[in-house]
Amino acid sequence: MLQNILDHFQINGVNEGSWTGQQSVISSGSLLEVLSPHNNQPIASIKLTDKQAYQKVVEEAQGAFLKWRNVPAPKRGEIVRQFGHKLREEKEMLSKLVAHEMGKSLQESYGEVQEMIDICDFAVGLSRQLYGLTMHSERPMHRMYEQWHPLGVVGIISAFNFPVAVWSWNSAIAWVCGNVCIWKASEKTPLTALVCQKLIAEILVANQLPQGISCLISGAREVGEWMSEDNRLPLISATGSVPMGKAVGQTVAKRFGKSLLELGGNNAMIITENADLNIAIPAAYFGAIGTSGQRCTSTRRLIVHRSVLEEVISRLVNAYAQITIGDPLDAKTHMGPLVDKLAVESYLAGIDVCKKLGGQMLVEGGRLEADHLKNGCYVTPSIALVDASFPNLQKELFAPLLYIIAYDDLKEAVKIQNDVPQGLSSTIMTTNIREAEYFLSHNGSDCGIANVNIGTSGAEIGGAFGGEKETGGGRESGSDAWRNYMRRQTVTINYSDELPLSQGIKFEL
Ligand code: UN1
Repeated sequence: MLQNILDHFQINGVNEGSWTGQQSVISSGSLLEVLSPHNNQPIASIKLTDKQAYQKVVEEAQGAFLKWRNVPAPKRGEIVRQFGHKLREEKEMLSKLVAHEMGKSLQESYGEVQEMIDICDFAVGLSRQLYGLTMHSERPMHRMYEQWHPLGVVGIISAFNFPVAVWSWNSAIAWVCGNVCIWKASEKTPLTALVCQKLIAEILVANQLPQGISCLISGAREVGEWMSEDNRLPLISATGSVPMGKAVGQTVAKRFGKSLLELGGNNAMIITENADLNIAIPAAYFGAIGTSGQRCTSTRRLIVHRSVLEEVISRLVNAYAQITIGDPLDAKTHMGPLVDKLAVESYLAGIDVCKKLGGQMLVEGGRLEADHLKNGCYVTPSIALVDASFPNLQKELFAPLLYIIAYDDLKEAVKIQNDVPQGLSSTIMTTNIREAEYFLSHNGSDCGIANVNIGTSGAEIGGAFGGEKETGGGRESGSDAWRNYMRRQTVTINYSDELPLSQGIKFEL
């Protein structure tokens, strides 16, 4: 199966780690072995980008920008349209590669590639809608307006859990805005990145456009640091952990660059006494075990009204007993493996700490021992009942451990929900309009995403995506997030034959 996918995309065993368009930049960097989370067998080796290759990539990108910014925005949209079309053609194979390399279920992998297609469609429309405002000048025969210009070379640092979609949110929008992109993919998922690079490069070639419009580099922390320190990259958009985001944000701020950060989540679902449990239970279930608990939007905390606590627990425990865990490429699988051995160790340690701190394990997960899966990074999920003061509620464990907390009063539930350092996604399950509106009011959720009667994960690309507090404050994807990829210029034009000064200042010669 894997060989079919690799042959289909013409990927061989060892690949250069730096690409500008179709051109692989020769790198003397060391080799990184990519293991499948399904069986820990090597899939391929990738050469890490060294400093010399990095410089070459940035220079290519800078050159490409000078040409690309002169292509009219709707024509840039046409290139993104072609890319979206290509993704439609390649959806099946690319999704399978995502499932194989990263470990998420095939259904969710299809969803991930669909997000790419959706953002391309969005960006195509946007390419004719990069609107600026006009203002009325206080001076006669003066005109004021604002316009938006591209930034230049945009650096994109993406995480393993959405190995392709998050790059596409950034790049599709950045491209229609007139920028070129350098992508540092996660070192855990370099193959899917390589395939995306090949697909966009084919389109650039077919349209005789400079290859540096899309560049790919590989590596770990060091490469991210080169990008963050690099004055030639006016914007760094980074998705990943809070410590990574802090390092990127501080380094970029030191040089007055812009950063767009999408970091950890610690997302809660409030289930009120008026919830429709036929909706709430499957939403909590998918939110907690989807992508094996490795979405930044995963549901980590269920805050449940005491009157329905018993029923929620019994239905959820029952649902957990029916989870199909296995090969992500099997279409019936609900939950694939964690991404790597390290993730398994961190999950097991998380369960241990939870028990030591007094968490009551309602479902105690651990390593999955099934014979045919024992070589992979497979685990079973957990549910723990804890108090609101439980210290680990403050931490994001990137794994399928769901905490349940009981509450008596909605204000208390919202307080529990907001009382964590992160602020990405949140949701309330209720059929009561007063409860829903309170949750959505300024007294309610403090997160970037607030839902009613749907889960915390699975945001649509049309909305701005991101969160507050330690989540980093950035907004990617839909709505007016495109403004992050452009610089605003305020223009005032005097078409009179006098020079009146603003604020009525008199200055006679
Ligand atoms: C992420 O986990 O980094 O809302 C992104 C969701 C997906 C994107 C998640 N559309 O769950």
